[in-house]
Amino acid sequence: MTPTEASEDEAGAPPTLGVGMVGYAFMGAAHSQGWRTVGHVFDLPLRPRLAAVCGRDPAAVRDAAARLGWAAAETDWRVLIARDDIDLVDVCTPGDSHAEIAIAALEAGKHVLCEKPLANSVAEAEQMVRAAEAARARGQLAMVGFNYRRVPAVAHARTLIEQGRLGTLRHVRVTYLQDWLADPDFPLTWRLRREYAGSGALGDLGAHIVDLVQYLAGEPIAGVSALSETFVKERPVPTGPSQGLSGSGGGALGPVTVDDAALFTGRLASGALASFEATRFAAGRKNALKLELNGSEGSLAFDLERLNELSFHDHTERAVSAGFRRILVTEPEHPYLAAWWPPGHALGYEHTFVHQARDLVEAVARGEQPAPSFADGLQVQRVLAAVEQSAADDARYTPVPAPR
Ligand code: SOE
Repeated sequence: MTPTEASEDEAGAPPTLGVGMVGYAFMGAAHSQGWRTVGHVFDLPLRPRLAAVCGRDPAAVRDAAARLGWAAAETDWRVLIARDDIDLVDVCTPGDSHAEIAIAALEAGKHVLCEKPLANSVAEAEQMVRAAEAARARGQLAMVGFNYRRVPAVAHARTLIEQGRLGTLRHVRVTYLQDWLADPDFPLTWRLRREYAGSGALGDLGAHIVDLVQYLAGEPIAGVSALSETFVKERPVPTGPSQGLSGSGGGALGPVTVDDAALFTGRLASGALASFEATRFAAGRKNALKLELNGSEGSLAFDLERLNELSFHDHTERAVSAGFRRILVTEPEHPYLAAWWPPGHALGYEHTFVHQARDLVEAVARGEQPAPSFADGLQVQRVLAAVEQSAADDARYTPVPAPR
């Protein structure tokens, strides 16, 4: 696929990459921020143009287009993906429509960025991988939006691991804790309904930490053993407009059909042991993604609530002075940082979407497969499915006799 030609009045500027986005709620706004900003910060071989955004409600999508910086608004995603001025389709809808939109966009000759988790089931994810492979043969690219890979400290952790600074990996422990469901009156939004979201904390938060572990360790999770729970089984149905993370409930109660929390252990292909926790009920924890990796030669720790920092312990140093030290990942030598502010100036959550756009635009310009690919997204989906299967399997849960 050739990116749309640069317009006459901008002779000398790099060619345009027309972007179309489906969905404009929280993730749509975050991706828009990435597309709007990326060309102003990074020196890119292609210039993203925010050609059109799509949503079903005509007034709301027109408003979103104006607010988020899109040149046009569409109400039918099939019309959006057919537009000649769109080279890349960014799918920011709930999971139940990822497969249909992404596959149709690939078949229409577009590159695709799809929000995480890739799909609501392994079967859908497999279809998406097949479509991406067929499109790849035609020169199109597909990527899944696991944005936390693009936190500079996380990318730097990956570099240190690739350089062998941890030696043989022994342990991974990772938690992703939020608390927005702790209130039992929080309404039954789409994120609490299996038919839209696929799963609950598992697919929403667990998908991120599964991806991060496989990315950082550079190897797949080979098996899992899990528990999950839905603490609040019914919630008020939203009466007015609602989004996944907001809305107000009415009188009637409806069933919550996803997990509220999932807890699992796993073994990586190399034999390292891993533990995972994903919940939306950890009162006081807002967006607390913490991970630690321990290897024979050293350890790394990261906390999303302090995302400019990485803790590193070099176990080859003399014990008398060894210990965890805090690396402030704000220097031009660190991933993505040279394009931003002078040394020592911090970044935040929104920058991960700018970096995501940067990496995808570079990959499109080079014609190289970006990471994480749809195949990586499928691998995450397989782990999530194994967790659900294990959690549902009572035979593997060993009850402890009650005290007399
Ligand atoms: C809600 O739990 C949520 O917005 C997730 O859907 C995102 O993927 C995560 O980055 C922040 O929390």
